[in-house]
Amino acid sequence: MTGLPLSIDQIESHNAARREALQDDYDSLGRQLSRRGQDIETIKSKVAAFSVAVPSWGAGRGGTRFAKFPIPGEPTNIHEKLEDCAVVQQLCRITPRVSPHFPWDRVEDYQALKEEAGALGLGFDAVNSNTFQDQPGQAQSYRSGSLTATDKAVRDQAVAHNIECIEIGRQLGSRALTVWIGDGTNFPGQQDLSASLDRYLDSAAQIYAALPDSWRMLLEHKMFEPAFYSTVISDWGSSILAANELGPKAQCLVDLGHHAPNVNIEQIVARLHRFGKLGGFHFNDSKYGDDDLDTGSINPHQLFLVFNELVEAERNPRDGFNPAYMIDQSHNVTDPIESMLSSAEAIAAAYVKALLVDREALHEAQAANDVMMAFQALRRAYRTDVTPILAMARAEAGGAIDVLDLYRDAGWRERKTQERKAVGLGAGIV
Ligand SMILES: [Mn+2]
Repeated sequence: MTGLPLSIDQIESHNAARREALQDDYDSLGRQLSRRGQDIETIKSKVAAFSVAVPSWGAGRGGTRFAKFPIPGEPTNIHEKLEDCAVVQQLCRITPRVSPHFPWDRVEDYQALKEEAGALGLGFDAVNSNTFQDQPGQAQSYRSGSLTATDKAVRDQAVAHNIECIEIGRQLGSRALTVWIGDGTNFPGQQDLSASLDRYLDSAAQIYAALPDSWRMLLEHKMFEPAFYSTVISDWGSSILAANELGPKAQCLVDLGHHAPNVNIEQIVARLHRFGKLGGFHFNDSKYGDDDLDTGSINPHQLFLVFNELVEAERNPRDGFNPAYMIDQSHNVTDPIESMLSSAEAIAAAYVKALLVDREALHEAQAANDVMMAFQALRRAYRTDVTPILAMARAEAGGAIDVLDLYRDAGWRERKTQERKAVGLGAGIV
């Protein structure tokens, strides 16, 4: 394809200079795994088939509630965001889909946008609606809630927006709608905690009724922020109850940062899977709250344990097990392309490590209540350096052996600094 952003020759020569060393590391790891009864080629083919979506807004510097510090050459519209997402995909080869957000990514012609993405080697994943902020010219304000607002006119507007997102998604080839609402309260007594959930269920049912048969509605919960006393869909309990009430096409989405501190997220994953309601993930990392830090940057072990549950789930699939994976993080201090590359690699590494767990040994130790050996089955896999598998899978798919090295050598951001208009200093996410 000629529409790709980076030069294929440059990737080839980058890889040529590193191939021999990689082969050496790969062969060595292959021998190590073979002594454990594992075939490196089988593992590599699994990671080659793995993918995770990137969010369109992830191409920009998000900022915090306090400030945003744009970098030169940052994208300012969906076309430039797609270009940057295409760079990520060209280098790492496991991020072939973009998850768009409306109204941020609104255009006149969605068929043309789909073709534009296709020429860049990209497709579209779940569509994200936005009723957590007001847009210019909007008739009703979301200041007192959206899908759960006490004013029916506000709820109707929020429902209509979600249905419009489904329609846009159909044109883009998407098959899922992710719904997150910031609705909740900051004061005890501000709202009736039961009635607001009733209103949510009523609004969500109207959206659900508009879903095409092959679509899913992914309900994203979040414990707090912007509401700090109560949030309507605050936890996985509220989420699964709502998903059950809505029907089989409604499933729960787990954003790794949207839980109470120290919650056992891998157990939540196992629970949701048990009841056929594990819809997808928003990958990021956190230290204190919903920090939206780069995936695997703070707690890579937790990410591994989540994937350990996913590999177990894959072996024991329940109805509808087909989780939608997406990176959802906010970049404040790094080049967003570099952060997405680093996160995609962290996610793939967690997956490969989970694949390396000796399931037989683990299950035998669990059955025999041999605590230490069960733990060691996980530990042995976790401490394996899987980078040669990831790099080999990437190189074979036309990506870069060292993604960050090549990205910097390619001078992409410098080139875009010349071509793109400067970003404004507006607060918050792009
Ligand atoms: Mn999220």
